[in-house]
Amino acid sequence: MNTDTSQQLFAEAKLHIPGGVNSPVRAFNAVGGEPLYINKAKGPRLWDADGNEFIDYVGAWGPMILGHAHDRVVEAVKRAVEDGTTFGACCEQEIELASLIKHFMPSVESVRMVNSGTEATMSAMRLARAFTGRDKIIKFEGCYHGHGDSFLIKAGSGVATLSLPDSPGVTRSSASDTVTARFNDIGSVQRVIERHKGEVAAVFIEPVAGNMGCVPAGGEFLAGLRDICTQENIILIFDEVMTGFRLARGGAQQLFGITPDLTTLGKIIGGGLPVGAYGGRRDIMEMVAPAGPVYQAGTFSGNPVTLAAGIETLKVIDESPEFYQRLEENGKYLADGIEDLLNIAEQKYTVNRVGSMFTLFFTDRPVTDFDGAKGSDTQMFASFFRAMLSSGIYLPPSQFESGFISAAHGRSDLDSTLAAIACSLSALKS
Ligand code: HOZ
Repeated sequence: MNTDTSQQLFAEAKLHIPGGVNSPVRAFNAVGGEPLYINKAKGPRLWDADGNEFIDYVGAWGPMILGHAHDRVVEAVKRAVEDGTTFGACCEQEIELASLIKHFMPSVESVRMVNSGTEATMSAMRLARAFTGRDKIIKFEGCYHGHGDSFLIKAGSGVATLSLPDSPGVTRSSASDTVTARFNDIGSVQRVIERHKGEVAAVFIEPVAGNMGCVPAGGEFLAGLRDICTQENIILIFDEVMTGFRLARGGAQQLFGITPDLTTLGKIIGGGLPVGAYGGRRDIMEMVAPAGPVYQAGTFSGNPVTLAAGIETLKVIDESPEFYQRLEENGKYLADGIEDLLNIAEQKYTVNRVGSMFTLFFTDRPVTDFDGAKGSDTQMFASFFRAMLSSGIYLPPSQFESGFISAAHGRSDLDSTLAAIACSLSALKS
């Protein structure tokens, strides 16, 4: 595969941008090689600057559930742009998207739009602290809630990909207000809450973690979490930036039948444009300014172009009663196919999948937490990633990120992917 143009562009980018990239995982550090420069994307496919074509399982890290450049979303964006790209004032579409979000996710009684998942989690944290009058938050090892100071403790995603310790620049006092517990281990949560009795404002969790690879929480674990939070007056916050509108119409909370107090959102609700949102119980949300005293603001919040893309995306989903069932069937088809090929290749593996989120770990142990994810063979994953890329399949360039299937991936794309996996596995053996 010729990647000369991408390599030249990356060399130039490094002169101007830290590490040559605007977000660390894109740098391919953990898998070797250099990042590709993408020129164009349509449906399930990407094309790079050298004209190579790929079937894409990154999906821009989650937003592209309809596939890239979906005709209706593109048209909606064009129409919105013609009317002006930003007003810094109220617009009708804000009401339409808020209503759609509430319609899909009933635990959200009131919702504030922001510009990224990071903004959503930082704002939700401030709100939970204000509501409870407490300072500490609990997060889980390997979960990633954006790059706010308080969340960069035992974080997944790029922090895990680059094997960074907790980030320099986070003050000791910020770090000391974050307490970590083990994912899928309710005992560890009970111990931490006992140790910090009356001090914990919120528990943050990705109900299906996508930032240590795809690692689902158990239903009983989440139910236990809900119970403890209710007993201790702690705000339970589901970070559904990845899982919201992806795993079910109502996200992971619908799938597991657990109602959080607050939910953070992003990705899909922006239809591929930058977005975030936080929402939930009305009594808590009413504390946000100007309804209440908790300050949070943004020039681009509720941007009309983003809203147009998000509204159209949710409408397309809403009009298709089979939408999530089809994603589930395709996800199962791909995961079953991968398992068959790995069995034939006599390779140690665990495939984690929930609906259209999936990760292949090279380990024969179940992966249910961060230690399990870190214990898999990441060098083997890197070799597999490179072999797949050469075969025209674009996977997340990190063991600690979930893959995503879109509604645009058809059976022929999945079959081509399985054929590429067969070739890659035999290349790894020889
Ligand atoms: N942290 C993002 C995924 N979990 C990666 C974003 C990017 O590099 O574009």
